[in-house]
Amino acid sequence: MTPTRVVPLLFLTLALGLAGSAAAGDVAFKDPKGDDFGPGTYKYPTKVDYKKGSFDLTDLEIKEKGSDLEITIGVNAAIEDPWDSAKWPTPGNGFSLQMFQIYLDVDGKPGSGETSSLPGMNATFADDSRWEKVIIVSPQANKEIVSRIDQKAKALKEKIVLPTKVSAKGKKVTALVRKADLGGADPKKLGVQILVSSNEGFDSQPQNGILARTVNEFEGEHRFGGGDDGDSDPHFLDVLAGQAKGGDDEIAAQKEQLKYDATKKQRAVLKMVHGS
Ligand SMILES: [Ca+2]
Ligand SMILES: [Ca+2]
Ligand SMILES: [Ca+2]
Repeated sequence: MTPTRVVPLLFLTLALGLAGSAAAGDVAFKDPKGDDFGPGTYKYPTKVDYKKGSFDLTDLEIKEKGSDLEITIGVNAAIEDPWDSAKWPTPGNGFSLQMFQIYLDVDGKPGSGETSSLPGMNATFADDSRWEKVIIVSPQANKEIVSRIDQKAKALKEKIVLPTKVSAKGKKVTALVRKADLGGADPKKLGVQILVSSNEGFDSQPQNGILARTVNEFEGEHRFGGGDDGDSDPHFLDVLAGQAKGGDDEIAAQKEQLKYDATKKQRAVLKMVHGS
């Protein structure tokens, strides 16, 4: 064999080896950059901690790891811990700003499942996108999250899944979730949607969600602006839209998806996306 033939064969072997390392059920979604503005109007809080891109979803991966699913969420800024989560009354997970809710349509049956998002998020799910499970990925310890679930969403407790581990590195937050907690569903068969929101440590306002920040009409030091002071505007900055492949057309699709009408009290209607 001549050296010129050895090189392509070596590359082929490596390529096949890499392709073979992905488990059958793994799924990945992409989201365009620059759409961390909810329905198109939202502005970050004014405090410097809320760095540009921190709430701009770029990708979501769900991988099978034995009896767990490893969920990796990417944003368009380094994940930081300006509020020192190690010193919180119940120590947190090494980051401060972001919090995520991942809604799953497990049964794929139109008309089956929950239509409303968790309290404080202000969104409705379309009839063909109703959810059976939601995973909360937060910098807060599970103990703190559970206490808010008991106050604000007790009837949904069985449907809320908390990771066994959450960590942050670079621009990614990673969460481990037990497959059994999701009914052992194959990730490829799930309808998926992710809401990118902001961790609210103090939870002082009654309209707040489960340790999630609201969006107001005007931005403030710790308040997102560009929404409405009522309970119709989505309280999250970014979602998956369209084909969830990261194309620029998905920016327009997100604006359309997150349309709301405060005067008619009509919330945004969310659609699930599916992996391939
Ligand atoms: Ca984005
Ligand atoms: Ca469903
Ligand atoms: Ca988006």
